[in-house]
Amino acid sequence: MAILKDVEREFMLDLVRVTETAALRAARYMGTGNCKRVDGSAVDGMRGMLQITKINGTIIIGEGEKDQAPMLYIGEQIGDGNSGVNLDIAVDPVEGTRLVANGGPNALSIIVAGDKGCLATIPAYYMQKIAVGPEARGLIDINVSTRENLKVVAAAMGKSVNDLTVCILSRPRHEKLIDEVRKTGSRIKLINDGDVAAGIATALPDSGIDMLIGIGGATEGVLTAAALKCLGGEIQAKVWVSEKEGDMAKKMDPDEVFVTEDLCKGNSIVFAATGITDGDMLKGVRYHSKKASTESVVMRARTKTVRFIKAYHDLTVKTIPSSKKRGEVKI
Ligand code: VTB
Repeated sequence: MAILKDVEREFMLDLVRVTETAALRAARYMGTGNCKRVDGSAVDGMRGMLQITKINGTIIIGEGEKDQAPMLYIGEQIGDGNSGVNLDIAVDPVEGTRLVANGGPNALSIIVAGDKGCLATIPAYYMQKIAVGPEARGLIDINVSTRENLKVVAAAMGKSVNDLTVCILSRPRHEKLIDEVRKTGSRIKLINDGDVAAGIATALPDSGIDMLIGIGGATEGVLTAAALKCLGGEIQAKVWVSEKEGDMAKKMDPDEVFVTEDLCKGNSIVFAATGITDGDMLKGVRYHSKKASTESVVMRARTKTVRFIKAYHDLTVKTIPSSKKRGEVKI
């Protein structure tokens, strides 16, 4: 049985086609205010494309457990089953559904593939996170104060604390954190959703974001870890138990620290994302005369190559798969 290493170079374009399809399907509903349609359409497209992709994949991070989500549920087998490569797959067909529904920035369609067992499954909804780019890798510590971390990151980046820009999700639970950061003099970028894009931005030169801090989705933490592995950044996280959690999450040790390697093990990782709405890293789907364009990124942890792929999709001839209709649909 082959492993990802044997095929990952060729396989990368297949992954991009999966996120392109989900992005093209979701983008049609930008600004509709209809989160269900945005997500449902992307999931249908992503699953349709995965069904014809040459992998034997198991969804380990998906839309939910079976019966709660009809498609791309955790445990679902995907791929055409013909490749002989067994993989674990994490998907977020729309990271930032509300962003798309409202026409907000930085919504991405994401897929991560890795050898069996390399992606952590965290049985909680939320994690407290701190993420940085390559310059500050190895220097942050989620157990020390925010002020302390900001000082260390600023020094590593050769700037002063008040030159730093810290990205934080705009949530009532972050009131105290925002206050702490303000007192240090660092600049803050509050975002409505999309902390994966913000985590990635910490590792991109000139993105304008130096750090991501705060509580966001746990699965988003694993996806961020996969991206930062490829980009040379770092994430640390701890489970944050909210009121809506089930018993499994409540049994987790809230003091356990997950570093990048715990969330995403080894180097057999490929990460692909396509912009749905305009963002810091990728432009969103654009419609031109008879064409749509997409921008995607695909990265490998093994070699840390980061490729950007701009695609023009001819709407007069191109169709994309649908899993519900068991065939192809117009974009
Ligand atoms: C964040 C945000 C994501 O989930 O991770 C958030 O970055 C966490 O959940 O885009 P709450 O909205 O409950 O705070 C997302 O919004 C994805 O759903």
